[in-house]
Amino acid sequence: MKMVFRWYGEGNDSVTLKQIKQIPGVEGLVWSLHDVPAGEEWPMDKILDYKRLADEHGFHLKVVESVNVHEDIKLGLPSRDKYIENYKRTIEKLAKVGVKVICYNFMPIFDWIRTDLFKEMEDGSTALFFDKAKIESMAAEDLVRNINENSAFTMPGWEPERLQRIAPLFEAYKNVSEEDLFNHLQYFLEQIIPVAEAHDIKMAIHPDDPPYSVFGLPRIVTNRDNIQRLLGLVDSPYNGITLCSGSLGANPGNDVAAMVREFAGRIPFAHIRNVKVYENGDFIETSHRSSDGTVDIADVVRAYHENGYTGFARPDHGRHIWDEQCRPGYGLYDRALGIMYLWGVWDALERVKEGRG
Ligand SMILES: [Mn+2]
Repeated sequence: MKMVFRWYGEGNDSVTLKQIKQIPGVEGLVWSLHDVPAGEEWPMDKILDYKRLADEHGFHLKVVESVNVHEDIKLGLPSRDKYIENYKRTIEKLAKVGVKVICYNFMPIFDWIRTDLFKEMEDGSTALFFDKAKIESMAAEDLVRNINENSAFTMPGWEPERLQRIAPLFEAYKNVSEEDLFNHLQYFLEQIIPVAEAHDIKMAIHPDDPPYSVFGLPRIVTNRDNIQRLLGLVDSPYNGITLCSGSLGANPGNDVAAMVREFAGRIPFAHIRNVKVYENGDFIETSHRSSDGTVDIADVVRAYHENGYTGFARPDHGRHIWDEQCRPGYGLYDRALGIMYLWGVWDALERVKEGRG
């Protein structure tokens, strides 16, 4: 397990590289060029600027999250081909700075959905929260306004310019079924995977968050059967998944540890976090500890360990604790605690394996 940490870039993150450096075992940054719109080719000079900064602090840049997929690709429009070409060019450039994994997603319009960014928990900390009944009675535009007004940062996936087009996008998706979305993903993968393979970069699709349809939009990366199907669309080790325990875990019907055991060889990147799911379908992002949430994170780590996992992992999100002012879900403190929990479980399993338990 190679530990990495998501960082939004200079002037775009409350956490500093010096702080990340002091978290035990973090070897690389999970990064992106957040100011490049989806569909555009990434400029090499900006990639090299990032590389210089990472080098100065002794981090590698092997994991990119995300190179966003243009909506026209997801919609299967004729204009998709030019955006797919741009995507290929970006893959080629990323290979030049040693990138090995590209995390991406195929969710229509929204990357992830929550109703509250800072929901207070019993201990006084706050966390990202999803109120299912509220979502079902809410207009998508209101949610967008809510998210943008309640965060000091521009949220990836919720960029204002993209969201100005929300009504026409909903209209465009009206006739796109889940089968269509699978077909559009296949079209994308058939063109992208050979390029990724030639440059030794693994494509790792992120599950839908939450893993079910919201606002009537189609969603396909939601459960074991669909993951098996998408891995078969192009049956190559370069067509992989970012197994996100928190996203998939928001549906208690998903057995995350079982998915790790089944798909281990196709998981170049692991997002590990816990989530507490309530009877009514609401969920909140808790600490990593198994006993604090619905997902048995210790067993998830054990599943990776059993499979001799050598891929990348990051503590996906964290709560906001100790009065930290930070991006929703992306503070320093709770993610650092999460890393220590993951290492604690991992190291204990190593001891047992070596007969030193
Ligand atoms: Mn995730």
